[in-house]
Amino acid sequence: MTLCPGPRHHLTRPWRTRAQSLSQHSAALLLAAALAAAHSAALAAPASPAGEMQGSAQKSPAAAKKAVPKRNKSSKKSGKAKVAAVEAATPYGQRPDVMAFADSVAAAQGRDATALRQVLAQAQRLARVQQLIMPPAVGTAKDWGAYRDRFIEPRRLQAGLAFWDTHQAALQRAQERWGVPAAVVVSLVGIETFYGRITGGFRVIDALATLSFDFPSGRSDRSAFFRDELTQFLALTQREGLDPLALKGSYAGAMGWGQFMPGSWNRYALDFDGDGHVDLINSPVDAIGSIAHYLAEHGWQTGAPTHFAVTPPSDGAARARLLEPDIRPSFSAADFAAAGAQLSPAGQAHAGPLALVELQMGGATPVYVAGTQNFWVITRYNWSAYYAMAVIEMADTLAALRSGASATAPAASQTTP
Ligand SMILES: [Ca+2]
Repeated sequence: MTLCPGPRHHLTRPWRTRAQSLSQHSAALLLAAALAAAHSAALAAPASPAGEMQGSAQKSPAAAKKAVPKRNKSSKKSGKAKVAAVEAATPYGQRPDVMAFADSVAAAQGRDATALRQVLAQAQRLARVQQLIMPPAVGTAKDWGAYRDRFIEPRRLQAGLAFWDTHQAALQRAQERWGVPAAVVVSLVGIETFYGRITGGFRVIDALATLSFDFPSGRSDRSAFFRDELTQFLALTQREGLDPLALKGSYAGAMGWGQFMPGSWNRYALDFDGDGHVDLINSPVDAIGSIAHYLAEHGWQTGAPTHFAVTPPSDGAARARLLEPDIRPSFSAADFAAAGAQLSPAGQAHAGPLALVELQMGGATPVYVAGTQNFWVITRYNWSAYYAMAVIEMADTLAALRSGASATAPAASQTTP
């Protein structure tokens, strides 16, 4: 998770160009497919889920190659570029800037500088991490239908129902304490890591060092953010007695069942299974409590809907004004009406601010919803309307499936479209 309010580690999931309409994916069809899968005794786990979320699926390899210049094949590169290439190839243990960073972290955390120097000297610069942090290729069509289908599919739903069964008590406890529906937490864990199956294959120290000390050119520089995350990582591994050279995570350094960045781990994670350790890597119960706490701390409103159905203004200028603040709820229901947007009756009665959220459908007509505060809060986990909508739809689908199997299922994400 949580690179917010900046780019998330999988903010840039692939957008496929296959155009689909919502009507092709009615809830009934989805439920039928999911139930059919749930009844399949021979249903197998995906052969290689890891590649799905932290590998080439993040963006097109071509885009990544285009974004990161090849340093060794140009015969016309400048002297400055040559110097940069040499510097980049220097091991971190021989980089004065990296060793100075180790000294400053040691001083700030009251630790032995030599030991921290030795840790950072073992970090490796990873070209793959430099590629994955780059934005998707310009002109890549976003496709909500394809995005949704990637996550809300029978195998992930079945795993979600099993996760919900296994951790029902912890999920209920988190819901009661923080007001975040169990369905939303289950959905988040499923979308982030396929219930612990996809937690990242990069050594966190390598990922964070690369993005701290060799952040690629060609996009806005986030190296200061990652230096802070690296500092947080060194603090949390020290505090928890974890080996900083052993932990693995996403290409951005997100770890464990809920893919918490180190800074979010330090700020929001908690010991929810009572063993005395905050362990988001081995304890799904700690992850459940930490995710619910994270959402609550970012303003989750208990019992409030996530979004409403809306028909956007037909006038292009009016629509553009409503879209201008993007996913930040900025307009009242009356503002929507004045702009010519038609909210559902529940939306018209909503007291809080709303955002007009546009979900592109490849080349087809976009889909619109009116996002509430709770929609916004989900985007604090990943700065993406597509991500939030996938979390919400998966939560609703899981809740519907579960209520079909049990009359005592907790409430869903309380959407009121
Ligand atoms: Ca624990």
